[in-house]
Amino acid sequence: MSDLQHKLEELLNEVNSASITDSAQLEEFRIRFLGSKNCLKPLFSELKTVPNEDKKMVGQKINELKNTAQSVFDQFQDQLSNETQNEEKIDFSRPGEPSEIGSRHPISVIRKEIISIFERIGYGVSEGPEVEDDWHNFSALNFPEEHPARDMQDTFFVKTDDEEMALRTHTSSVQVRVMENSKPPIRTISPGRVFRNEAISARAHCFFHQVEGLFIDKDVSFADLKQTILFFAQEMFGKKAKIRLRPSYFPFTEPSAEVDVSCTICNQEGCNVCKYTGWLEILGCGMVDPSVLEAANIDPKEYSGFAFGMGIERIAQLKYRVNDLRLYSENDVRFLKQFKSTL
Ligand code: 2NL
Repeated sequence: MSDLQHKLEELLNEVNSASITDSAQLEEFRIRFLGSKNCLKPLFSELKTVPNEDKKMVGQKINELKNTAQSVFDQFQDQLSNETQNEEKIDFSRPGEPSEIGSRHPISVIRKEIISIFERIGYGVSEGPEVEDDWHNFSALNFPEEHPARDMQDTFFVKTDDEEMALRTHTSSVQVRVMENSKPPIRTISPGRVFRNEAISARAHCFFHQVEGLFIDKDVSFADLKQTILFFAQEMFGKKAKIRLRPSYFPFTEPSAEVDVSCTICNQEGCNVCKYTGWLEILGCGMVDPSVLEAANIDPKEYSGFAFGMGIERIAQLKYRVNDLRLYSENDVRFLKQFKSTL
């Protein structure tokens, strides 16, 4: 066998045993066997040295090799393009990835619940600024000049160009604006965030959420206050809930009371949530002090009223038995996702 025929055998072997797995290898193969400087070209020149009687046969073999190389190339090209297409193919029959639905913050759930209870008995909702002047947060509410609540220790103060302002310590400041800007009868509740200068712990925080209520009309009595609070307690904690009032003191109400609800956890049998008293404190209230009405230009001889205030965190603690206040503002998803609400 001639040298040329040997080379032909070897190249045919190489073409037939080619294994191509990526486009770089395919390109290498194309340049070697099919490119403008392919390795078959020199073989055609060598054909001159082949004896005449063999020329036709050897020439055919070189052509066959060329054709084989072309078909091997085509085959691998097809295979590679199929593979990349498969990678990009989307399977529309796959089930969808479930996406998690968010939940309401427990403070929002309880706030909406409180608002909805009072809306059903004719109360409207009023809101106001978180940064307040001294008049609306303190003076109009009968806080004496030297009252300890006005102290730096209890209140955050903010200095502006012309006035020292306070971060409101209660939403009563909103209700002062309502009294100033409207005439009785007044029925309003004021939900909102309030601030106290306190070290953060499980039981105290520098901000929390409040709902305050105010009712002013002719001949409003303490009995009206008591019945309103009882209605609220039974809507919130169940029809079997009882309330009791203990005398207390607030600068803006006289007389004042603190309200306990019967422990819904142990049915007053005694448990560690109610500290074996059978009662849980839920809010503070009282008859609006005549000097507070006067400060807002409402004649206390013509009108009287009651007011109350509750911490939303406190109500949420009782409903959800969460005993660390910090959880409400840390936004830990593991905590938040436990609260689902339809409100
Ligand atoms: C509590 C107690 C209270 C009020 C808030 C009020 C508002 C006006 C006039 C009179 Cl405009 N009173 N609000 C009255 C009694 C108690 O809150 O423990 N809050 C968390």
